[in-house]
Amino acid sequence: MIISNGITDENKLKRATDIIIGLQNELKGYIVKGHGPFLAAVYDEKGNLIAKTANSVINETCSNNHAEMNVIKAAEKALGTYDLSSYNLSLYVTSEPCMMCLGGIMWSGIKAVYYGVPSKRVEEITGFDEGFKPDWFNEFKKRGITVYGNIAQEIGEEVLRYYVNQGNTVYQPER
Ligand code: AZG
Ligand code: ZN
Repeated sequence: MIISNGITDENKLKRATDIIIGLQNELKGYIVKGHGPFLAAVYDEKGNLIAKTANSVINETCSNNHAEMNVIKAAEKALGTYDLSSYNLSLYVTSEPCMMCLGGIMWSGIKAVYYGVPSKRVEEITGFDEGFKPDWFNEFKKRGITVYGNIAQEIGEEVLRYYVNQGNTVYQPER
């Protein structure tokens, strides 16, 4: 079931569903090339793609290289700014942002977040650690950031199962 931190805008949800299904379909290609099973894109309000990046923790040996951190970096580079606030940009991602990426999104000035698979299911299916989450739907709302979740969730879960079944690495610090 779709969840949101505001009133549902059916047009935005329809556009997000198309984009996220597209990302899920593309994601297997990235996995085959050695990326982690997460893909993110940033679009402007007219529907122009600003940046798209996959998780590259393993293939670029950096624990911070989540899909969302990578796409924020790429969007800021493309637009030549460290503050995206005035661009009215939306971030689309195949799974719910983890604890680290929630912070990264907040500091970037992104105005809306649309995601596929919720963290609980990511953890259950893959074993990745998504961190401890505050009540981020409300915190984002207070900061004027719209959130929609669980978009095309089944398709996303299937891609995560594919990642695990192929015997790919699930990285995690010791704890
Ligand atoms: C992750 N969750 C998301 N959403 N994106 C990534 O890149 C991740 N890596 N580990 N968990
Ligand atoms: Zn993350």
